Amino acid sequence: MLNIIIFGKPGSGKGTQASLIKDNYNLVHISTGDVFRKNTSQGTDLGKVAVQFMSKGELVPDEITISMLKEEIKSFMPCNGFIFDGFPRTIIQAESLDDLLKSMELNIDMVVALDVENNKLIERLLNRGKTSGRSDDKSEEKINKRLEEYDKKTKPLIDFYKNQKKFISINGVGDLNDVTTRLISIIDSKIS
Ligand code: B4P
Repeated sequence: MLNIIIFGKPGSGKGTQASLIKDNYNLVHISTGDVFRKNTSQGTDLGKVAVQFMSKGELVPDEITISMLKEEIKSFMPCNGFIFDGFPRTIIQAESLDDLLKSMELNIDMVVALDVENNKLIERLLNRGKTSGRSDDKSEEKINKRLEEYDKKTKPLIDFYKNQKKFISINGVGDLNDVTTRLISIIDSKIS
């Protein structure tokens, strides 16, 4: 099995790139953001809670996110592996993921971060906000709140995965296909 985390700030292209590369490795793509948005549009209890945080640019509480993620993983087993996009976003989430995978005798193989500077991220997200209908992309204030959440809660994961010798960073700026080529080449170099 191959388990990859695509890491990065909001708007760095995690979802975009995970969708583009999943078939190369026959992996199941789990996007916690997509699962929350699907639940919100279906009006489920999970969706009703998640939207209260997402619409303010805040992270959904760990307890809710972790139990949702565990159900997702179990529902796809057995499979060739996972590409996690948008999860983990806190140390507690990362520890829970490690524990869950360990209980199935699995582990994370690598964490690949897409490096993009903040002004480009703000531009991308405001641009998407014009058509996506996503309330968290609508104003610079909400995007800044998401970037603050990243700095406070998600950035510590860089050291967490560096300590496990699993963290790799690539340039996330440029043509979509160029970023995909960089990503595939780094993944291939690690699994060959
Ligand atoms: P997510 O859905 O994970 O989304 P994201 O961080 O906004 O974006 P991503 O990095 O995937 O960027 P994308 O490819 O879409 O999170 C949304 C919210 O869900 C969070 O704020 C939080 O509230 C909640 N949530 C999710 N997971 C959670 C968790 N684990 N714990 C707690 N809460 C959680 O790309 C963005 C835009 O850039 C797109 O328009 C794309 O077309 C464009 N783009 C991508 N690559 C480009 C490139 N190379 N050049 C130009 N544009 C590019």
